[in-house]
Amino acid sequence: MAERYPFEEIERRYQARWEEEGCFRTPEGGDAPRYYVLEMFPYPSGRIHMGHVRNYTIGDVIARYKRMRGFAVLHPMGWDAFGMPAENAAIKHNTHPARWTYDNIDYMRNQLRQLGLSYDWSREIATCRPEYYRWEQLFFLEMLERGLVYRKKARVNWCERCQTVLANEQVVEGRCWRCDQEVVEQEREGWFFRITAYADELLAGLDGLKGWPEKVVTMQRNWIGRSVGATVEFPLEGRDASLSIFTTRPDTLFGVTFMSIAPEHPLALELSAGTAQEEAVRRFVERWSRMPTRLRQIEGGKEKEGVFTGAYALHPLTGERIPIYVANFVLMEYGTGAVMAVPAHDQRDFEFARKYSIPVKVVVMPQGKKLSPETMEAAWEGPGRLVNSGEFDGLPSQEAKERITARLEELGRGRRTVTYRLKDWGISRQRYWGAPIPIVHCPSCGAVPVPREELPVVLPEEAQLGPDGRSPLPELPSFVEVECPRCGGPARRETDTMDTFVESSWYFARYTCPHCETAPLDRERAAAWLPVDQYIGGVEHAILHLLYSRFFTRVLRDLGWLSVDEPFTNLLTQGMVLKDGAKMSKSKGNVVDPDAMIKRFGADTVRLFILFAAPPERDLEWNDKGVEGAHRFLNRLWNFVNGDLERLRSAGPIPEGLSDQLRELRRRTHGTIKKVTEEIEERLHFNTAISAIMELFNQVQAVRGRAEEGEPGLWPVLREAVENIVLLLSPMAPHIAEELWSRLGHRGLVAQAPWPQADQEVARAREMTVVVQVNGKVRSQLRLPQDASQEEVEAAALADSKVQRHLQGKEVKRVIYVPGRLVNVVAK
Ligand code: ANZ
Ligand code: ZN
Repeated sequence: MAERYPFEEIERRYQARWEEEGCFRTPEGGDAPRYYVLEMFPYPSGRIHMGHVRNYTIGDVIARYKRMRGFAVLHPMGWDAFGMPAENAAIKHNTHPARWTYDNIDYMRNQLRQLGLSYDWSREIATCRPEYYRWEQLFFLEMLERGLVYRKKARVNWCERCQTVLANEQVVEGRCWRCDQEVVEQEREGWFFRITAYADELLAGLDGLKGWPEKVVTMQRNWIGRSVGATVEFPLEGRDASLSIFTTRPDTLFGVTFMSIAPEHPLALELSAGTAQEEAVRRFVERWSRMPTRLRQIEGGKEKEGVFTGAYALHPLTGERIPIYVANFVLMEYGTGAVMAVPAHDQRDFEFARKYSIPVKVVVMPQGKKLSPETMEAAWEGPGRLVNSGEFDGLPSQEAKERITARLEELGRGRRTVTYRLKDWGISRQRYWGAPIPIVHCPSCGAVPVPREELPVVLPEEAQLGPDGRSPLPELPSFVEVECPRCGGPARRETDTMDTFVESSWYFARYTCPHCETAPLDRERAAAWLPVDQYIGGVEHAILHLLYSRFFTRVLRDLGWLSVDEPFTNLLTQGMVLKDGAKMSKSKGNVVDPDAMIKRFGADTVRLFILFAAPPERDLEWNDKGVEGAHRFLNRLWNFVNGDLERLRSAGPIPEGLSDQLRELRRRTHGTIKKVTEEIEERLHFNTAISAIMELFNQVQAVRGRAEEGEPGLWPVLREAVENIVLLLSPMAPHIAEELWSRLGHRGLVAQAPWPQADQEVARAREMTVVVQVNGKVRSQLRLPQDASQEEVEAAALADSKVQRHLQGKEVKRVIYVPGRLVNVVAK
């Protein structure tokens, strides 16, 4: 690289100055408006990657910009420090998870400093420290008291490779979210957070999240999956019992031609016992109930399969006999694990019925169509009017839903029911490197909460991990063997630790008062800063972390710690950083290492490139040429300022009577201030902001090249342009901006300078006068900006009131525009 301004020296110098002067300390107590900008904190995996660089650079530009706009900014950073990789690495490198984690934190902190990110490091949090997780243990106890935590035995998702349970949110298409291992199901006791108690509120709250991407809101809405319908009881023939089903379509009750139940449904084996179907049902149940639910959803979605149980249910209104099948697509976890099957109006049931030659009965007739069971090729799932439904015939489906549900309620054979797809959050992990769950198991008292005064239950950092990855806690007498807090008898400490997503569900609140030693949160501080104004992170957390945080915020509100409902007002989900069209990954060998780039080009170049290459929400393709381009731009700016430094520095005030080209340059300077401000403020589109700055700099260079040395006002106007370029660029390339600012003669730091204000008068484009004729007669005159486009001029002409008066009753045939002079409207 031929050109290379001294970035190492500059970057080091200003990182030290910012630190010394405490520039990014969070101001508390003043009357400046507050602004909280936060990037999702990283897992201390060892080194930062380009995805981090992008995420944090975006946040940093916002933080720096808001400071310059006069806000008191909170911009913290910390570490999501518990979790499995620490254990795996510790086993592999024969070290301890704590050692490994703290070393990584030190290394990565240093990497972040080299990027010049404006964090308030005095608020740094590492979630693996007892000072942090002790409060989570307190929350656990407070939630337990309110019934928001409970213990149950359940079929849970088990990852054999991670040797731990996973929450539903952590199973992606049947596989572990972390290691991609196929998940199996296991019966296990564990602790659950009652997130379903907040299902309705979490759903309703989505409507208010105007600053979130629509995509994320939709994903959460689907995940919560609220369905309104009815539970209906179908008496079982020959027994004193009934089969309970959940349906969202009670209007189709008369179209039921069979029932289907999940393979794990207790009635599956019971109903077939003693019938000719017994053996077939047993084999079917064995085959399908072994398959994990998630996988079955996929398989069952492909090919519907089932087997007749030999038993019948009776229709609750008509008494008709209805055969009961076991079917692979019915899930035990949803509704009641049993379905009333309506092949005419449900596609799954339709496919099943055709396969097993079960009758199809149409009960909802769509408008303008005539459905018949013989010719139908698919179910009609839409609305219509009821037919073949006795007294309900002729009702529109919506009304029929209510009327049929009401009738069932009268007869005691059904009731209105709301069902959620969302399940309670299983938080027990059979892992070592996590926050201990503050419970003691006593043979006589059961599960006893650890008394608050005994918190924290400290994770013993001296424990040695076994080679198989299993937690050493159950084998550690000093940890496990305790007295029961209630009866004093010998008891065992709970050895499960909490899901690491618990830590990330409230860290944003702790940043408002990270050193509070007497309570988890200082209510006043938290109330002053929350919600986070702008949150930035990857879309992979659309459900997981972002849903848990919304839940936890409400829990902490109800426990009296917080006063907000939602944690994040605005959410930006940044795109990925790609190389050769693919996400950077070690296995693909397409990783670009941030350290190497910073060494070669400097942090400012890396930041500038990342911001310039794509709008933040889009994927960004890494491009060496682009990086070099960004570097060249900074070099050109550097050389320009330094080349004329004395003249720029000593330039006086801008005089009256400037030449056209200097007036034009001033107009562009102020136009650029306006444009960059809008791009950042309204759209967070740093790429267009940067290209506006680059364009302005091109003009500066052009004017400098053209102008006579002694042209009046030349240096004052150039100085105005260059200083504003430095100010506007400073959130993106802060180090070089500081150095140029200082060389231009400023004492203070650019990080603390006010954001420039566009002078509207100067920014206004020069105007032109356009004459408007209607059929060749002059009717009006317009004053328009000189750079108005043809469309803009024509639109303005047609909208003019005098012109409109002359167009009344006529039709516009043609509009002719003579650029800069005249519009002629031809009308008849
Ligand atoms: C009869 C019916 C007729 C249905 C019709 C649909 C259309 P959502 O909207 O997702 O809540 N269902 C109920 N429990 C089930 C389970 N455990 N496994 C698989 N499917 C189940 O879906 C509710 C509908 O899914 C219910 O309404 C039921 O089928 C089915 F024309 O009942 B429906
Ligand atoms: Zn006891």
